[in-house]
Amino acid sequence: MTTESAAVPPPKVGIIMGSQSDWPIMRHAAETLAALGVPHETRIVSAHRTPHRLVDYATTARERGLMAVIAGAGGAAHLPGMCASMTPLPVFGVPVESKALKGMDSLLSIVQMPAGVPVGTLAIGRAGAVNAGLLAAAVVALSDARVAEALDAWRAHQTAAVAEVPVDHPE
Ligand code: RP5
Repeated sequence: MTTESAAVPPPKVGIIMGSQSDWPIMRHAAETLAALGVPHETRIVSAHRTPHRLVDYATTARERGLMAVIAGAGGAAHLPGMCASMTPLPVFGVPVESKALKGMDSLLSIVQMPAGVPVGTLAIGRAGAVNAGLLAAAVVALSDARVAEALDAWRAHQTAAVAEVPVDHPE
């Protein structure tokens, strides 16, 4: 007997990260996509520890139906650029804060791509992960009215949550 109603929709966005240690930041990208109803998958894919996993992931991403990849890494963060070199999909890079250099190393590694292979680079840390989720959702929304509506609602909610007058002890 088939259970059609329980079928999980195929992922539209892939979230990859160089290490388990990146998850506390990268989970914000996943939570953002979940809030907008965008099917997504999360994987640990390291450019230097699991290079063959990266090749497999990037070279099959489009044929598996993904529309965008979010790649987060810290330190010498070559994961987003290497991924972008092997897929035509838009790749959004999230610099994860490093212990030694506070994420400046991650940011510069990801943002300074030579002309020809773009990585859309976001801010260091949580803000970058959230915004990567929003950008990837915007890509999906180009051909999915339900996600477009969810994005509009998300922005309206954010706007409504901004008080006009500051208070001494905000909740
Ligand atoms: C990078 O090295 C990962 O993206 C992570 O941000 C950093 C440290 O990794 P771990 O040593 O914590 O596994 O590849």
